[in-house]
Amino acid sequence: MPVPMIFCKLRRQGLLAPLVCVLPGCAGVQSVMSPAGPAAAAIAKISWVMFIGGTLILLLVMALALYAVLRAPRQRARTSSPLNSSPRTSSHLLIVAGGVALPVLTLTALLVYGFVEMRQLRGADPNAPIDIVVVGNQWWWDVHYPGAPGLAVTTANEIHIPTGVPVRIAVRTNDVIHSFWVPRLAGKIDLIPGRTNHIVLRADEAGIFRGQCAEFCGAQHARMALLVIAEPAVRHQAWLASQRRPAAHPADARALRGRREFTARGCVDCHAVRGLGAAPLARGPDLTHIGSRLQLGAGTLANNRANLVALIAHGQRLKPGNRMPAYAHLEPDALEAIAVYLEGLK
Ligand code: HEC
Ligand SMILES: [Cu+2]
Repeated sequence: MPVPMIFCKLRRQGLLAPLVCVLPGCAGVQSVMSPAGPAAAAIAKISWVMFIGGTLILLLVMALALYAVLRAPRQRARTSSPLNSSPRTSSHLLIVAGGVALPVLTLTALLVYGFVEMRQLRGADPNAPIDIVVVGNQWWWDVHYPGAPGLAVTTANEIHIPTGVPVRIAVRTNDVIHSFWVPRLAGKIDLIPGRTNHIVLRADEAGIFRGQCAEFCGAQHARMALLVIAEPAVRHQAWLASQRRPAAHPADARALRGRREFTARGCVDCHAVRGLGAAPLARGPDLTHIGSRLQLGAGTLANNRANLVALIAHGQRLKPGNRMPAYAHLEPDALEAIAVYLEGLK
């Protein structure tokens, strides 16, 4: 079989998946192989050192095994003869050197190396001021920027950070254990009921980095993603300023109707829209600036009018079991009006 055909066959069977990671194809938005911050870089480096070290040892063992199998049969017979003592001494030596000394030395070296590198990954000093609080919910991320009244910001499923500086994040959960993981920026940190954990994110370059809940937390665990958007400080400040403003006023009659429906249909029972004057009873994402976000439903859909309608009417089909009831019974023009209103909340 010609080589390209073998390649294609392997590819069809998905057998090349491990190889793909060695190729530039793995430079995705959520790849540990393309770190964009110091903590993720340390993790990638440790992984490579361990991988290369393990490969070298594997090759050594394979070479020794081949040598044992392939060397002249006469020599082999002599080694296993109980009458001949000298090869036994050398096999003892091999066991002590290769079976005890070598593993102890290499594993100790790798362990010490791992500890040294991992100093990069230490969480934030719990006493240092916190820049962002992330609260896990089944199955979305509540994101708070603490501050005095008027300066605090709440958003969801999207974290904006300035580039080039460490950003301290405190993580908590409202229900079960989740795990906050943005592979290109840092390691994982668990969100544990009754506890506050800390992690530092630092992005050395501007960009959009995808994150994902990394601890199985129920049916929609896979649809519990988030985006970290790293921007130069000036743009980040501008974003913060825009998020501090209360919700925009509806721009036209349709958006105005949307706002009426939004309150009348009980959306405000779960969703805060600052400036609307209602205090939600249950917990849902803050929608004050929903129009400015890139995605809906924690990474389930891109944010646009059609998807807003789909998510409101058929959320249970798109993300079965999520904590928002489906509103398939709403009249199409009411749905559309709500979507227009939410889209305008930039
Ligand atoms: C019982 C509480 C509840 C009610 C009532 C409710 N929602 Fe939700 N909503 C949620 C929860 C919880 C989520 C997050 C679901 C998820 O992603 O897992 C959500 C998500 C959303 C989102 C996506 C937000 C984001 O950041 O991705 C939109 C938009 C939305 N709801 C609009 C509405 C509208 C419009 C209504 C009224 C017609 C409504 N919701 C009524 C609880 C509620
Ligand atoms: Cu989760």
